[in-house]
Amino acid sequence: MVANKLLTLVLIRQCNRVLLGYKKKGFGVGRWNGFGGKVEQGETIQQAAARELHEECGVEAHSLEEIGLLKFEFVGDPQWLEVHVFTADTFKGEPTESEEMRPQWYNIHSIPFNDMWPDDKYWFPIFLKGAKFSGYFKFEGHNNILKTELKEVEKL
Ligand code: 6OG
Repeated sequence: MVANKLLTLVLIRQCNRVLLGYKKKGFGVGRWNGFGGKVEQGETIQQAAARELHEECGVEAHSLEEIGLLKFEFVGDPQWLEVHVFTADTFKGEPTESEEMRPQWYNIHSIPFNDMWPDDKYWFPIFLKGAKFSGYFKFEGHNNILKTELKEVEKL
């Protein structure tokens, strides 16, 4: 058995807008996404989320709330991704471009789903209405979803 790879994803949400970043390199390059990355040894998942947010767009969230757990299987890869999704509505600092991400605010009614990971169109509506979710997506390559399981949950 191969352990899941632990990752974080942070979405800053303020009323009608969400802060997304354009991924300039690495996994998911060319797509808009929240901010996040790998959990390093010795840090909690929440610490990793805060660190990646700061590294990738220069802001510090005042408090991160975990709102989603997403598991991704890629056909042919025994290692699943386990992405812990967090949100925050207040932060310190000004969103700033980094080597990895170019931040931009999007109105919640014009989220660029066509230029995002294809799973996002399924779970974003749950996030945007303020609920929590748990899901599993089986991918073939990076564009094709073969299987989807998604539910709204009270608690993660
Ligand atoms: P680095 O490898 O750059 O972290 N991530 C995904 N996000 C969405 N919305 N959908 C997916 O579907 C994703 N797979 C990974 C987790 C990768 C970043 O990309 C997120 C991390 O924030 C497959 O360190």
